[in-house]
Amino acid sequence: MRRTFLIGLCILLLFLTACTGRNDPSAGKQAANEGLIVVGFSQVGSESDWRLANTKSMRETFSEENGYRLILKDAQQKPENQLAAIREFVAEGVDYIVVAPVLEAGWDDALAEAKDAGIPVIIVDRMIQTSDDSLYTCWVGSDFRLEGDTAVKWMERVFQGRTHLNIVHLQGSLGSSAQIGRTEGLLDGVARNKNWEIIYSASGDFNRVKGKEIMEYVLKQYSNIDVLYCENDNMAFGAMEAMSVEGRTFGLNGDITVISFDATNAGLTATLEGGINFNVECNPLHGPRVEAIIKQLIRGEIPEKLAFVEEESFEATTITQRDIDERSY
Ligand code: GYE
Repeated sequence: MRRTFLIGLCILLLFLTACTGRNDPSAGKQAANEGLIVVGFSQVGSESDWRLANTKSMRETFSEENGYRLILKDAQQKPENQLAAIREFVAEGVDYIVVAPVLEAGWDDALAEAKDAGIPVIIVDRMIQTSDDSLYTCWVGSDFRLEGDTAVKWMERVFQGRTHLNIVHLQGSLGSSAQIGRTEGLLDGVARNKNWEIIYSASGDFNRVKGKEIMEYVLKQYSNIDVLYCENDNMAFGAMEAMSVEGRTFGLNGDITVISFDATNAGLTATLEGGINFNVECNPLHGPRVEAIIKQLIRGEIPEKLAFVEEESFEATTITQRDIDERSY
């Protein structure tokens, strides 16, 4: 009798559990997330050391121990993958969407869907262009134009009095904020300094292999290069490899002055060794910055709409090993 009663009770409990689950679709989701805050992060790709450091920072911050479930989707530098990722995050009903945009353009429709679903969108690193600022909650990242201006100011100082300067310009992914700002800085410098000339310009998509390929081609075409203005460290590594193979001298004691951006660990090591003359920092440690924004939102506060990160620059003539050891990227 007692056994029959217990079996009956179990069946009833199972039935009730099944019903509750069915009536409240979020119950299953919440249970699956175990009270964790779900963050969907659409990352650009894995094209550079900067990017890897950025992904690491996000993963370390948005860990389960810290109370998060991070869904990271790698766009492999393709804008269409990124738009698909945003739509998947909306369908999955994540709590926050974080985007490091591949390109600035083309965001309005996907972000409107996130807005309609009531999911806050935090933009990180590169920026977007939109006619409607209400489509995103806020942005945190670097002032890429200032980075370009910093490099140009250094060139103006170092090449003062030079009658002519032949510049090779290795650009990042065309249409990305990092490329746009760093390129605008240089173009402005060229407009101001009538003796500066960009003799060749092409995009190496921020990666080492393309940087090397382009530089191999350029070295075959030009024997009179004074400056390589390279929009990130990894392309600079590729270009330096090409220059070494071609037997062209560069860096502190060479013919071609190398300017780079990011100042990653490997980039600063190349600066200390004299291969890169000037390196402008771009800080990738955005995980804690994005978390601070999410905490503000949870407290009902309004985060700053645009927040710029402070950055430094490094010269081969003055950098020390300590500068490198002090940083984690
Ligand atoms: O400079 C480059 C990376 O958007 C700041 O993207 C970032 C840039 C960075 O691939 O190395």
